[in-house]
Parts: sequence; C-alpha cells; structure tokens
Amino acid sequence: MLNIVIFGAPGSGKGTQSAKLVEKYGLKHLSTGDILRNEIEANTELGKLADSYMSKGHLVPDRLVIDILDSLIGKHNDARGFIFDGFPRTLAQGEALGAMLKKHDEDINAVLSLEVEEEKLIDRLLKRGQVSGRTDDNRETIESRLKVYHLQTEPLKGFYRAKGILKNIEGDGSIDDIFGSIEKEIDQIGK
Ligand code: B4P
Repeated sequence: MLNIVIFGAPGSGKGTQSAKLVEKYGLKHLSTGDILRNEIEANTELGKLADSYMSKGHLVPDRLVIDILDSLIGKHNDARGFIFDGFPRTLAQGEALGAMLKKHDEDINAVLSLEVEEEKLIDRLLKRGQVSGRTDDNRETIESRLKVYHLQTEPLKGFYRAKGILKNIEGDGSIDDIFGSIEKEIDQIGK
C-alpha cells in the first residue's frame, strides 16, 4: 500500500492536491474536513457537534475524528493506499494514525508538507469564502484557524521529521507545478 499524509496550514492546497493524487495513483482519499462537512450538511448529531467547533475555527475533538478514521480504514482495507488529507492535526491524532495503520501491518510512506506564506493563505481562503459559502472562510475564523494550526498542528512536523518521512513541498505556484514536486517525492519512495 502507498499511504500518504498531505499536510499543511488551512488553505495550503491539501484538498486541491489530493484530488490530483487520487486521479494519478488511485488512492482512497480520506479528508476529515469533507467528512465533517457532509455530516453538517446532513444535519446529523455529529454534524451539529462538529459545526460548533468548525465555525469558530477550532478543531473537532480528537476522539471523534480518530473514531471516524479508524472505521474508514477498516472498511477500505482493499484500497491501493490512502491519502490522509487534514488528518492528523494534533500529536494525539498522529499517534493514533500510526497505531491504526499498524493494526493492518501498514505504515505512512511520506508526509508531504505544503509550505505557503501566511499572507497568501489568508488571500486564498478569503477568495474561497466569496464562493464556497463555508462558515469558516471569513477573516476572523481564518485567523483563529491559523493560530490553531501553529499551536496544535505544526508540532507534527517535528514528529514526522524524527521518523524521516517529512517532505517539504513549495506550495506557492501553479497547481500543476506543485503537483510535479509531489510526484517527484512519491517516485522516490522505496528507492
Ligand atoms: P479542511 O477541510 O481540512 O480545510 P482547509 O485546511 O481549510 O483547506 P485545504 O488546505 O484543504 O485547502 P484547499 O485545497 O481547499 O478543514 C476545515 C475544518 O475542519 C478545520 O478548521 C477543523 O475545524 C475541521 N477539521 C478537519 N480535520 C480535522 C481533524 N483531523 N481534527 C480536528 N478537526 C478537523 O485550498 C484552499 C483554497 O486555495 C481553494 O480555494 C483553492 O482553490 C485555492 N488553491 C489551492 N491551491 C492553490 C494554488 N496553488 N494557487 C492558488 N490558489 C490555490
């Protein structure tokens, strides 16, 4: 299996690049953001709870997302591999992902970290907010999401660097050029 974590700040292009990875490598895309937004759309109890965190720019509690991911990995163990998009977002989620994959004798092959300057992130998200209707794409919530990213998510870089699987990808540029850098990293796996 090829298991990739696509990592980065809000608006760094994780969802955008994941779509291209699915197309090229046929991996199963697991985006916790999309999963939670679908729950909100369907007005489920989980969705209502998730919305109370997401609309403020906070992270949904670890236990909730970890349980969702655990059950999805179990359901798709015939996949060629997974793209984890927006997960893990905390050290606890990082530890949990390692343990979940280990149960299936699997591991993460690479963590691709999309590096984009903060000003550009804010611009992209404000632009998306004009068309997406997402309740978290407004200036106040974006600032809160970026703070949460630096505080709770960024420490995962050190966690994966220590495991030797962190790959920094320049995330400013055309979508195709960025994907070109990602392909190069993936081609190196196992060499
Ligand atoms: P996510 O859905 O993961 O969203 P994101 O970080 O905002 O966006 P992403 O990086 O995927 O950006 P995209 O490609 O769309 O999370 C939303 C919320 O869900 C979180 O704040 C949290 O509350 C909750 N959540 C999710 N996972 C969780 C977890 N594991 N634990 C707890 N809570 C969790 O790109 C953004 C924009 O930039 C788009 O408009 C795109 O078109 C544009 N863009 C992309 N690439 C570009 C490029 N190269 N140049 C110019 N623009 C580009």
